[in-house]
Amino acid sequence: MKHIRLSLALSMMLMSTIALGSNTPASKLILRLKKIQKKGIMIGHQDAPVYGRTWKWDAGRSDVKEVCGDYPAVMGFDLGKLELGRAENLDGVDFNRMREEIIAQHTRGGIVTLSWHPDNPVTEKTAWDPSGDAVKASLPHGTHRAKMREWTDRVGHFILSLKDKDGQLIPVIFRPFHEMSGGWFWWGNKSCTPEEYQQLYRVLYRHLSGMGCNNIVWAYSPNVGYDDFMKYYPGDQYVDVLGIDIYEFDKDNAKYQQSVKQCLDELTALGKQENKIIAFTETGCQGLPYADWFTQTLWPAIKNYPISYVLFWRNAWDNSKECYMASPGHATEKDFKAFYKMKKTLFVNDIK
Ligand code: BMA
Repeated sequence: MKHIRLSLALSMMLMSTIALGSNTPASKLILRLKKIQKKGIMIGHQDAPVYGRTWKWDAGRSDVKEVCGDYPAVMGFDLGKLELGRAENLDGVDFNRMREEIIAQHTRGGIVTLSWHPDNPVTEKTAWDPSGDAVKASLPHGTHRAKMREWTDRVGHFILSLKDKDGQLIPVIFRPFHEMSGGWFWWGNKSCTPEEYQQLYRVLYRHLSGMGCNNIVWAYSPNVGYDDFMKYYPGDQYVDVLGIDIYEFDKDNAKYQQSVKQCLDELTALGKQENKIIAFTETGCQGLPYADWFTQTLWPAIKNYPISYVLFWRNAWDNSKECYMASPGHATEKDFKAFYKMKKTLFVNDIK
């Protein structure tokens, strides 16, 4: 029995590598993530090198680095507004700067993940407008298909522009149409059926793959609080990373820990079953009101799970409430230094 399971797992592994092409930037990153996962959990931060709690747009900075001396192992960036051909994303990050920072993170041995908050293609309002049946309209034969095609082209061109000094494509973990299990985005549960969602994701996958984006590691990440994790799952061949987004918005540490544990239990089982990497794709305690949150609340909740990384959300320069990461002079500074020193928390220098 054990034998059969083992060989089944092995052949599944082989299948996905063959499907991807065994030597693409994406498949190499997948292997690297699996290797690193054995050492510990990578620490990530959204928009790490472009702004922090008390600064913005300076070069060579990061709140994480200024607290503990090393860059986060994973850096997250968002492509929202790239679809419109804008120079800056929805949070004011210049796309040329973003590209430079992605290249710099890759060059120093770090990993990059991209999210995308595209505007609503029908109403032309933000991603947070669930009206207008925008998923259906974006699908083949939909009224806004041409627009979505153009938007996807722009995303593809950006991803194909991520190259190292030898001209090789830089691999990225791309997490499009995230938190679909909630109802706040135009691709969310209020705005489409699971089948329509799956089609939207697959059409994007095929379009970008067709453009030659073999540097994308694909992530599927619903939000906490909805029973069926796989309800919107686009299918085995479209997903490399299974993730979950969970925040602590209400200062209730115990409740947060409980939902993290519950979700990571499920994710761990699914990861084994589907032979996928698992990750904590977005988290944070809003405003960080607890000085010891990183070592006493977050870490005990995640330390025993085989997650590849945990990505803390942004220290928003434009909204002081959105503070999710320690920074110099903040009450969590001392605790984050202790968090950094733990053997299993991995920063860039630990994964080179
Ligand atoms: C959300 C918030 C917004 C931001 C968006 C994209 O979770 O942080 O303020 O615009 O992510 O980064």
